[in-house]
Amino acid sequence: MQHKASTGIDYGVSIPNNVNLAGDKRILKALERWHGGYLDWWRNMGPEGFQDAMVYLRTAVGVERDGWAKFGFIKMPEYRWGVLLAPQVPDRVIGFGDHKGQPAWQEVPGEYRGMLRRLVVIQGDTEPASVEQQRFLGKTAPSLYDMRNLFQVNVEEARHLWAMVYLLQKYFGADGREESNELLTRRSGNQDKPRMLGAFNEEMPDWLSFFMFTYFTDRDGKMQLESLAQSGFDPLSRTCRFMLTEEAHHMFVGESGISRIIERTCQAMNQARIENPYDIEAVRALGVIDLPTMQKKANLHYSLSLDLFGSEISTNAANAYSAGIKGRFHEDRIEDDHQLLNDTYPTLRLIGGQPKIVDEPALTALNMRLRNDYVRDTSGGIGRWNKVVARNAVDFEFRLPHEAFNRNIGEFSRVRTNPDGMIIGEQAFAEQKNQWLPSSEDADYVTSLMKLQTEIGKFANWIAPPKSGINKMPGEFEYVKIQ
Ligand code: BYC
Repeated sequence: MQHKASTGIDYGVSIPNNVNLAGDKRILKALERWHGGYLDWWRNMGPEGFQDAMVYLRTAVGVERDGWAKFGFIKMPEYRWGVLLAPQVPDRVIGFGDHKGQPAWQEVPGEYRGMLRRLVVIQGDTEPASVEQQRFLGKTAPSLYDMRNLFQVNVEEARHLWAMVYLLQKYFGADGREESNELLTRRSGNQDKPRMLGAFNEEMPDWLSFFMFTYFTDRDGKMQLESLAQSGFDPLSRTCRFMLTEEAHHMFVGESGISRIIERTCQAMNQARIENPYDIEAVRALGVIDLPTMQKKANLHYSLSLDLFGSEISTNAANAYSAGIKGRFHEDRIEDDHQLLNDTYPTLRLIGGQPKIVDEPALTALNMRLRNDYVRDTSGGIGRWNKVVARNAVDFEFRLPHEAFNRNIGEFSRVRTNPDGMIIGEQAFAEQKNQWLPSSEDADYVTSLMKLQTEIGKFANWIAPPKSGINKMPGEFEYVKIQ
């Protein structure tokens, strides 16, 4: 018997969905087959050691902007991963590029098949990669509250993999099936079969990295999904629009996690009457994370995330835009001709060995533009972290390093700079690197603090409790029942 919730999601078939899988037996069968391999992947590469724990998770029961979440205890392998698309906008038209004004595509246009598949595969690849990167963190969670948030992020990133796999299976035939399987075989950090983008092959050894990653790298996810949500390929647009509603919580986890660490460090410094935030030995003796080490971690995760925007000048980006496949951030709110054939955009380039802003054709500078939107979005949280520092009367200020700092992709991958963007030699960089990026001693210290705290309502010494619980639950709530 089928059960369709009043909100339009069908929970009666093995895969919850609002795309009528019950009436699409071929795709339902293909996804059911893929589900087996997916569960093997989840058991082997998902959160290690907590597969039998009962976790207080939210599951989507609707796709409307508000009120789609239902909270309850569930074992993670039994999570209802589903295929959920935002509602179809009637008579939607393509908003930009060569096909501007034409009806949005409900099927893949043959001429753009390869380009679309590549973007869907890259997006899909990042989702399981992040779960793999985070798989050991449950074992050192600073509280049950944080552990639950980690697992929430993990199951939702895994659902985002489902979202992309549905598109591949439904719209890309045999190639799509093959790509879906490949998504389960690449591994974060693996020498032979790594994940596709740089930041997703980095290790995530501790919770400070996790919070930085969810702040900086999930925000790249937000910007990329916003651009793909503008796509003329309507199923991709609808998929990304729903994914974005889940993404907001991930960035909240990052921003609030870092705020709580800053809060705790400042409190401890004030109690011990330590005024100099750079007296690292004294601060560390209190068992909290010194602010300069946090700045170094921010430098690292910010620069890795900037790489995810690709090169400043990119014909790939221009082609995807002209094709109507990938738009700009909030394309539908921008007032211009949405074709950009005669426009220019101020672009940060390496000119005569120095970073300089020069006008470039707007079409090829689209990665630069999206990265600028990202930098603006990112700055907001830095300001809020600085307010926590200021409220505690500590003399320290977090700031974003220059965009040329520590880059591996694009114009600035060929040079070394200090965090102010001044070009320096390889040797000068090597000599000062440990002041700007986490050193092995910093890593060892942070790792030494990572101890599992499972007492209900208790938090590790290095992080302050959150202001409120999840879903208005009280502080003393058992968010994860470890079996
Ligand atoms: N690492 O013209 P270029 C998320 C490659 S995160 C390795 O400069 P393009 C999430 C590029 O593939 C969002 N390779 O750049 C967050 C190309 O290779 P091919 C993920 C890189 O193509 C947290 C060559 O360099 N979604 O959702 O304009 C947790 C030249 O490329 C990198 C997307 O990224 C790199 N960093 O832009 C969980 C959206 N950068 O094809 C999830 C889909 C570039 O010549 N992807 N390359 O062999 C895209 O829109 C674009 O592919 C990119 C690159 C923005 C990534």
